[in-house]
Amino acid sequence: MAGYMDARYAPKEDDVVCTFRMKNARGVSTGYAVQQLVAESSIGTWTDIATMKPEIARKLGPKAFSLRGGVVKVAYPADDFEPGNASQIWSAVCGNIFGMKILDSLRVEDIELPKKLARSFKGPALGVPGIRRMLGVPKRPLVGTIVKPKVGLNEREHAHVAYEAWANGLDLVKDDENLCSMSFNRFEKRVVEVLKARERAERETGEKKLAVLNVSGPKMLQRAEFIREHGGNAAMVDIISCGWAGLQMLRNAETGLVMHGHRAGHAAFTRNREHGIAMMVVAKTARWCGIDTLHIGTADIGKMEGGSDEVVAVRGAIQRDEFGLKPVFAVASGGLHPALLPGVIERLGGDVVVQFGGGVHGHPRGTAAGARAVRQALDATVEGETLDAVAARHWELREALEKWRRNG
Ligand code: RUB
Ligand code: CA
Repeated sequence: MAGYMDARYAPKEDDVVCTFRMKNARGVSTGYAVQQLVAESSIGTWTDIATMKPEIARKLGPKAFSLRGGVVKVAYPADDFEPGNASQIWSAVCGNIFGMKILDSLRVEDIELPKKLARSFKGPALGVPGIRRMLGVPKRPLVGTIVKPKVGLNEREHAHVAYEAWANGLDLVKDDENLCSMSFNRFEKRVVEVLKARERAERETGEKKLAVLNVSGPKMLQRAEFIREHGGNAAMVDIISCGWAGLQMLRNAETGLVMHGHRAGHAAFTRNREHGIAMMVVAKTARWCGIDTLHIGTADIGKMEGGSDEVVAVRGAIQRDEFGLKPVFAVASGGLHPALLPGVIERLGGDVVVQFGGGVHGHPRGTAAGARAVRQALDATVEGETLDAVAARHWELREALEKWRRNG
């Protein structure tokens, strides 16, 4: 067991460095807790074993090299991990260790890959530059909506809502996370109807549009292929319920589609700052696996939890250069309406997709007006005008501000 702790150890260029926040159980020494954490996430178990060999410990034994205020940093030899396999990385350092009785709580705050492991992942096929090229939108933030009600409309009704949103200024329309292929709205029929609507809206507006159709589930690859065959340009994956292997299999299919990552379920383990897996780790893993656009929160502005600092840090992590991986579009969604748009862009910058579900379809005059109000708010923000100044000229934005500023 000894030898896992070395305060003098300086991580090698090829090491994987994990940051853990941990609280020992009562009566458990910190040293023992760290030893167990490191052992259980790599080569060891709860007791010494006859089958262990010195060269295994030497070659594959990690080193806890920093311990400050309950935050432990551990350097793992790259050989502890399978190149290009996100599931295996999580099974090691986001696996058994959460259940160990010797810890009251444990949170994985960050995983930093060395170049050789980061380069073993395909990463985003398109990312920010590819999507901007696809849409012909070089700079400004993108705006989108989620068809609401979340489920319930039939394929034609769904496509009509999508048309109204695209035809009135939105760039992206997506399925909701729990809409896949239901008795009242079959996936294949929805794809055909939505892509017809997109084609009409593109013709009328002269703007390219993203149709983000939810492929989540055991037929993910076939459904993505169906979208591609019918001229679609984007697929949505519920990354938590579909998992990293699912995501990587879709990325390996090289469909050419934008891979939009919805994170429904993440808050089961990202929200608690003492126990679980930080959104930072989820977001970095999703990028390695090939996601092009990723929901990361609204930086404290919308309905979902997720403090501004953490969301801004996550946005930085998925957009900064990581050994050549393309930057990922941050997606801000949840409880947003036009009055909140400037604040989201101020905090998350320009490479963001700002999405409004209720904030479009809840407009007093319906989806088309709601879409125009969002686009008016975006244009105002990009051109440096105040929303009130633009609302004085556009009733759609004025009525949205009146409705939601009053009862936000
Ligand atoms: C938002 C919506 C999104 C969630 C996701 O709808 O459907 O799925 O907000 O949250 P509305 P997150 O705009 O009506 O709230 O992006 O934080 O995962
Ligand atoms: Ca949703």
